[in-house]
Amino acid sequence: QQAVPAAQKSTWASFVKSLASVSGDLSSMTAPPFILSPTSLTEFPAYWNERPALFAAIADGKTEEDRALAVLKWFISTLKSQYTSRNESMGSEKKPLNPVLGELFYGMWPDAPDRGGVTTLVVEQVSHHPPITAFRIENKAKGVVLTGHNAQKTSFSAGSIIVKQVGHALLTVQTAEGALEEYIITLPKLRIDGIWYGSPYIELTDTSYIQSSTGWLSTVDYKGKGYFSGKTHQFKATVTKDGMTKHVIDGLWHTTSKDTTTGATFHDVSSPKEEVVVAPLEEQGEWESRKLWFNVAKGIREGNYDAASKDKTRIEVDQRKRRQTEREAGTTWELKHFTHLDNDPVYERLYKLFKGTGLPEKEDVYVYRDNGPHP
Ligand code: 0T9
Repeated sequence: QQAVPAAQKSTWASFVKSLASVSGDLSSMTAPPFILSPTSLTEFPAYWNERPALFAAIADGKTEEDRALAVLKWFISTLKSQYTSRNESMGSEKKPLNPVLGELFYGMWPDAPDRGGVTTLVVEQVSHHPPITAFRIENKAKGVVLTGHNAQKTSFSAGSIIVKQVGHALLTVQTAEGALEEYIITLPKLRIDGIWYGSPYIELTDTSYIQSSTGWLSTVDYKGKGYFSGKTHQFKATVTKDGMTKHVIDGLWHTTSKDTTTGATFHDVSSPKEEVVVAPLEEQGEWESRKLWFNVAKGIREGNYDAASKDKTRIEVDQRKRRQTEREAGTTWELKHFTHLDNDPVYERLYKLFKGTGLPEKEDVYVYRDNGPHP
C-alpha cells in the first residue's frame, strides 16, 4: 500500500469502502487529495487525435476497404493515450476534475507535411449530472470529422470499478470521389484495478464496434491478462464485409499489432504522440477549462489542498446559483456548440448493419452547430 501516503490511509480505506455502495456516478464523490488529478474531463477528447497524421490518412484510402482499415488503425492507435497516459504522466490513474455545465475546451494540432492542414478540437460539457462531454475534431483540408459524446455508468465488482461507457462517436470522411462515408464508433468497457493499493490502472474489456456506411464492420475484442495469452492490453479485431472475414488483427493496443492474414505490422504507437496545443491562459475565456479550474489545479499540483478546495467550493456555489436562477426564471442553460437529439438519425440508419451485436437500437446524439470562428 505504498501509493497511499501514510496520512491518507484511513480516508482512502473509507473511500474504497464507500465505492461499493455508490453506484452509477462516481464523479461527485469526495476523494483523498493524493488521488486527485488537476485535469478536467473536458480535456480527455484530445486523446482522439494525438496522432493527427493517422486521422488525416483516413482520407487517403483508395478503396472502402483501405479506409475501413485506416479508421481501425487510427482508432486502435488512440487507445494508449486514452487509457494509459495518466499512469505515465502521474504514476497512476487519478480522479479527474468533474466539469461544470457549459465548460469548454478548445485546442488544435498544427499543420505538418503528413496531414494536409490544421486539426481543430471543440469540447463542451453538455450535462453536469450525469456528466456528459461532447466533442468535435476536424481536419478540414482532408475532410475528416469526428463528433461524439460520452458519459459513464460505474459499478463496483470484486475490488474493481467497472465503467460502462455510454455514448458513441461518428467519424465522417469525404472520399476523393466526393462521397461521404460514415463510421459509427462504440466505446469499450473499462475495469479499473489496483484500487485497494491506491494505484489504479485501466484494463479494457468487452467489445467495441466500428460500423461503416459502406458495410465494412470492425469488431474489436479486448482482453486482459490470461485470456489470449499472459499479457495485458490485448485485443483482437475482426474486419468483415457482408459477414465475410477479410482481416484479423491481433496484438497489444498500447504497443503494436499485426494483420494475421499478411503478417504485416498493423499499428505501432512507439513513436511520440503530439499533445494538443491550447491558447495561453490570458487569451482564454472564463468558461474554458484551464482558466476556470486554474486555482484548483494549482492547489492540487502544489499540494495546497486548502486552496484547491476553497476555489472548488467557489465554482460549485456559482453553479448552484445559476441553476437556481434558471429554475426561478423557467429557463435552461443554452449549449454553445451542440444540439441534443433524442434519436441519432445516422446511428439509426447504420444500426441495421450492426447484425447481432446486441447494441441498443437507438442512441441519443449531440449534433455540432457551426457557430462561426471561436478561439
Ligand atoms: C473518455 C476515459 C474516460 C473518459 C474517463 C472512468 C474515469 C472517467 C472517464 C472514459 C475518454 O475518452 C477515456 C479515460 C479514463 C476514464 C476515467 C478513469 C477514472 O478513474 C474516472 C472515474 C470517474 C474516477 O475518477 C474513479 C475514481 C478514482 C479514485 C479512481 C482512480
